[in-house]
Amino acid sequence: QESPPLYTKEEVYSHRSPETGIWVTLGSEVFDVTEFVELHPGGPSKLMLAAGGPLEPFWALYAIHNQPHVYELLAQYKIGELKPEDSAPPTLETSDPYAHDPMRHPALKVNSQRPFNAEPPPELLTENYITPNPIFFTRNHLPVPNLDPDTYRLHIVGPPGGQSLSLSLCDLYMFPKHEVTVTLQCAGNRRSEMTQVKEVRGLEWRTGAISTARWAGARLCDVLAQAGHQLSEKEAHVCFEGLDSDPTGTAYGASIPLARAMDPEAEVLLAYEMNGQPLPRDHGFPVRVVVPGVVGARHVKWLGRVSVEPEESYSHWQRRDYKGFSPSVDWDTVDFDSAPSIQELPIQSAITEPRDGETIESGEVIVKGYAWSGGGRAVIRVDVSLDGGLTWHAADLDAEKQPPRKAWAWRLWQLQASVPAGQKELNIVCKAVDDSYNVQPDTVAPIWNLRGVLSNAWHRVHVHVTS
Ligand code: HEM
Ligand code: MTE
Ligand code: MO
Repeated sequence: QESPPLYTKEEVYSHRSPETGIWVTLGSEVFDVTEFVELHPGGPSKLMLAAGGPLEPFWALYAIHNQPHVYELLAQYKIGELKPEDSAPPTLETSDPYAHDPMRHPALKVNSQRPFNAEPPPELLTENYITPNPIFFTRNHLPVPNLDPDTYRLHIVGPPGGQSLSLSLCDLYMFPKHEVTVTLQCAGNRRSEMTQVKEVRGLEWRTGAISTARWAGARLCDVLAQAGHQLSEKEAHVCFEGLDSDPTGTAYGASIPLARAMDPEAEVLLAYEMNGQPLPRDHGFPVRVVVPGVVGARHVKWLGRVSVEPEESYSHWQRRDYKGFSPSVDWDTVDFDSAPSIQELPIQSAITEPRDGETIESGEVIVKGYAWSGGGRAVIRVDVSLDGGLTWHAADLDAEKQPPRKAWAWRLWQLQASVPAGQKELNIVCKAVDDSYNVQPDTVAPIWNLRGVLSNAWHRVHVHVTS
């Protein structure tokens, strides 16, 4: 019997476009699926996410592939095997502070490798109401700390005359377990659209710096009460410190007003579970803060210390970042103390399918996306236009049931519309409305700001139509 041709991972990786052919691997086997891409029942764009690499991380998310008929179908496309040395797991350089960062899912679109910042591709983002943990967007400012759950302690500073707590994970499990579905969005989501107006400082997030999970943990109000904290008449803030730090020892930090922290209805959590699993390392293992309805930056990961202070956190990320300014303010004139820190976020929506620049066939188009508003405000409507905003259709909204004023999670939406033959292009636009009747601004320029935050203009996608 002849031995099959052997390929390196690099050779497989060089086959990820129609011109070169499209190869994938499963275990040590190599497949040329160029002919199959257009036939894929899940659509070509999803299959293409795995082009040039292993199928396992994708099939782990879509268990529908774990069936004999799928394996038989794939077997027809086998062209060889990986060289044995290429089946070994990759090794990392050890002098690098990021050497102990966790492995990441290959579907993530990486905006920066060190620190790791990445977003799920749009066609996966709205595939599930609850974002699977491996493709939840990741926003790290520093290396991921490697924390031992057995020796981990969370320090809660007590009030004068109260009691400071040093809580192990087991201590935290003793508080009533509270579960809530919360959408987390980075203030920089959709920054890339602001960059198109004028340069901004920050990572080039597209529409994916947003994800939804079911979080579980102790309520912050229960833990603060145990330490003897009470709601106070005076202005006060709950300051959080992460266990991730830079070479000078500066840790990530942020704060929220005490009133929100002490309000049981605000459901602020010290979360230890994400979608029924212990928190993944990238998302704050073993404990992070979850502040429903509030900007991602306050959801401090790898939580080490909680204290109640008369002023907001002195952290760079509370005072010198994550604030909004007028379009005319530049880096020479900006006065960070003049603007409040971002807490609740404004109404937001975006189109995830079809993609900008895509070519579709006339007949019918399905437009998909997400919509969400901060502060627990519910999305009540998403308007979609196919002609750049001249005429509008109301999209179908899908969501878990959420109590009034506690709509912490997004709504996914969809619109099915007919595209007449002869039509050459579509200018698809979406805009959402929340239950305070807040709406999104129609263009980016009037909300442009030097840091590129709060980018929530109507989302626009241009597609070509063939008949
Ligand atoms: C469905 C094959 C790659 C996402 C399917 C089905 C087959 C298939 C046969 C239909 C299963 C059934 O209904 O019984 C393959 C093959 C692949 C591949 C041979 C690689 C060569 C991928 C990748 C993704 C993906 C990389 C995601 C990133 C999906 C989804 C469906 C699906 C979401 C369900 C579509 C629906 O809702 O009906 N695939 N697949 N597939 N596939 Fe794949
Ligand atoms: N917490 C720590 N300790 N360090 C960080 O870098 N990033 C913040 C927040 N919490 C950060 C952090 C920012 S800006 C965002 S948007 C969210 O975490 C992202 O959470 P995720 O990575 O789980 O999506
Ligand atoms: Mo963020």
